[in-house]
Amino acid sequence: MRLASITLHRLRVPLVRPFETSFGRQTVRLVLLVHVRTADGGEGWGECVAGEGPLYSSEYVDGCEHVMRHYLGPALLAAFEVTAENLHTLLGFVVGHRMAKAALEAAVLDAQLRASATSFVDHLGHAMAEPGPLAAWVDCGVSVGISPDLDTLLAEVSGYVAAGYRRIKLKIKPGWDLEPVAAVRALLGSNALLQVDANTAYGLGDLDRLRELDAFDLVLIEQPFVEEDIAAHVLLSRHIQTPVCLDESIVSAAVATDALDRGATSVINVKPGRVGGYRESVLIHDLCRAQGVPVWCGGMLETGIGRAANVALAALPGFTLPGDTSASDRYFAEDLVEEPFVLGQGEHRGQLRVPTGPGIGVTVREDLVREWAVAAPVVLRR
Ligand code: SMG
Ligand code: MG
Repeated sequence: MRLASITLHRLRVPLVRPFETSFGRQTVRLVLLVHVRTADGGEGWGECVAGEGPLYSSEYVDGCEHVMRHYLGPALLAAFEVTAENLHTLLGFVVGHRMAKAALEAAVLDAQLRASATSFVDHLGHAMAEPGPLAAWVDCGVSVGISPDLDTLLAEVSGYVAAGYRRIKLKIKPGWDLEPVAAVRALLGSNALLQVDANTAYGLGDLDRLRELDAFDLVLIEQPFVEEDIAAHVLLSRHIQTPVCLDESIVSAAVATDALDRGATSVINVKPGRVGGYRESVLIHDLCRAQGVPVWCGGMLETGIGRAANVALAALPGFTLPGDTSASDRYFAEDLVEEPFVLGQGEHRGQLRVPTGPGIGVTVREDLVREWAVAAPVVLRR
């Protein structure tokens, strides 16, 4: 394909309730969308997962917009042929900026797949190293933020259990860990899937405290230490029974291989934005699947645009644990797509249906893209 334009839309989408992690509290999602138009009249959408500030990772919305405007966008617009396959070669001259590259990859891939009437899930299935079954429905978990108090936490968790979620993830930090985990384990009973995510809030002085979490039979503990410190995660993995799962640290298939080889992690959270896109996500899936390492799909409070692509990724056979791919109403009263994600009922209780239409398989509500805009769209042309 030849690209005719890349348009960047910046929107503010209110959350249904505040979301607090060890690094901050948000009440609104600032969303950066990429809309590509091709020279032959096609189009595609991608969602950038960077936050408003550089708190989860070094990337943030202003930085992503800047690098797309001045480096990545012009490189794609100057190329005679752009595909999701050659995009990473075209953009390889820019170091890092994986979330920005992933959003461009998603938009190009959406356009490419719409043009060939292929769904995201079928495309990702073909991209796998070894063939395997693709799920029509995926198991959903929900990520529960840090609460002002235990009663509020238990009320929120009870609501998600009633909605059907198949796994609960609690955000933890020093001072909000053993007590809330004990209370939620007591509420859920011993069979329910429960895990925790520290978003790098701990240090090596906390090894013994973290070992106390072993009492609660958790599925995993996610990213207790800073992203660069693979060695600290090796020490923790040897110190506790609970499986350690890296999120922030895993920025590529190469890092995933290294972290697994060193015994730093025994489960991997795959977020396409963090690793630079869906192509890299499939590579991580494949290497984990080959080694029998479970993977699951993380979330970054995506609107229906990013969520649709993530749900397709979670349909690959190596995704054996429920993801953070919750329903649209977990975060948003109204979603940006005409087909919001709703949890299934009956045998599909706690699952989301994998979109099967062309591309991401959902229709973007351009009325809301305009209504929720907080800046004029930035249009880059050839
Ligand atoms: O999309 O439900 C979601 C968010 C899940 O907890 C979630 N994501 O570290 O895994 C993570 C966090 C990062 C959120 S950035 C504000
Ligand atoms: Mg995480």
